[in-house]
Amino acid sequence: MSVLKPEIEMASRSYIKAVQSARLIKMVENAYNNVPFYKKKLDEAGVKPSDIKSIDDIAKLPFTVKDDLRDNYPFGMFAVPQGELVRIHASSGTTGKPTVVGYTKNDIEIWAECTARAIVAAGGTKDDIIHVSYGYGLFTGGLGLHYGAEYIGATALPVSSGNTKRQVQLLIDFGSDILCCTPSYAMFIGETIRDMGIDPKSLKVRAGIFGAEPWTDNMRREIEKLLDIKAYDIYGLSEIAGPGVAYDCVMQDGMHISEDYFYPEVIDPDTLEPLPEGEYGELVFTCIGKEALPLIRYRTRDICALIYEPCKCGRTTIRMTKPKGRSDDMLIIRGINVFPSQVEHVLLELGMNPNYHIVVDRQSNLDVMEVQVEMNADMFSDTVAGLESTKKRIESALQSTLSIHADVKLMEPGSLPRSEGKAKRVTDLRKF
Ligand code: DLL
Repeated sequence: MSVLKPEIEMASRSYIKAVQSARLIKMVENAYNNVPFYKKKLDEAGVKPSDIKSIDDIAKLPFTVKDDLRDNYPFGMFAVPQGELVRIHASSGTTGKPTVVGYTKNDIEIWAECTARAIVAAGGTKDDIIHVSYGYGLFTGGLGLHYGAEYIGATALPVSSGNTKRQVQLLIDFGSDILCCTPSYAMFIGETIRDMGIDPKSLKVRAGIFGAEPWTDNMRREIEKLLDIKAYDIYGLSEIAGPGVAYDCVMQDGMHISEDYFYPEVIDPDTLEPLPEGEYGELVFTCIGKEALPLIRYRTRDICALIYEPCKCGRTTIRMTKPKGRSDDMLIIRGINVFPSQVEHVLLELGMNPNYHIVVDRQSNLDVMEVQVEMNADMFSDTVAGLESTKKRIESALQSTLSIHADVKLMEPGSLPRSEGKAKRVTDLRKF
């Protein structure tokens, strides 16, 4: 088992704290002196950079939210002149303007190191071909993993997403060792391999690094079976850098946070108070290593918990649980909080196909929820009575997990749209 940077990834807590403290002090000075938004915000909060003497002072600092980036669109949050930037990315954003992020040469170096840590943690070496099927472009997935692969001297294959049969052909012809894409696209590639009549065991690929959207451990097992590989999770968000903020190791037991660059906290989203270890809440990051975009206590909206216990793999960095969803993509249906990942969990527990779509609507002032699920190929020939009983079984399992009724609609195999990037799992037709 190899570790890219043992002096950090396996460091003592006191060493990590010293690194974090020194970086936080420098970063707050940079933000205060070079970003008018932060000068104003800290002045309003009555905090001076000199009040920050160690990482323990972090709670004195105010939070930053996505709207702050939107309000300062496009370059208002940058702490360096444009001449110092070597790259700009942007996240798609569901509403309004995209969120723009910039990197200095050093920021790119740090980010590449983080995705390299993830590749090494998934068993990657310089001798591997890393097949990158995340989108290239303003999205951080493609170039993020690409630079990580090059960082360790591996061979990056910048396939980007789309043209799935060609992806499969390249996996076969080039003998790619590690596949990087969203978990939903990994499923689609796996299905395509099967539909093309190819035995996944005949492919050389042995591991996948999948992230950019929530997925469950059940889905992990499905992908591992379908592609005959080990599936590793990778987490990140554009605002903080991109992929590589946290990543799975071989234990697959929580993602290791690159906490020497991204300081994590979990807070109660209502009171904004930090929560103790193990409690679920909203994940907050402070970018203590970056020059161009020094975000202070950025609220990610992702709901997860932190694990401080050192991992069996030997790494000592804090781990985060798989995000359950986002506090802002959480659906509220008849007053009940519903995460799409809960629906996925139920379907996979029942041995159903993980291709699903949730439609929420309002009829006679009442919220209604429909879960469209693709039938497995063997069910397609079932009798009407057989299908009706499957539908009832899913509805009752959803009811007991979600505490709300959902109408289940069984769909023809292959009929739901496949995604080449992040899957769109929800259509909300309600007018608020
Ligand atoms: O999705 C960066 C990324 C690219 C991560 C490739 C991993 C792999 P954004 O487009 O800014 O950046 O979206 C960030 O996606 O706040 C989470 O809600 C979600 N997300 C990312 N990774 C995971 C994951 C990229 N492993 C938002 N599990 C984040 C669950 C994830 N959700």
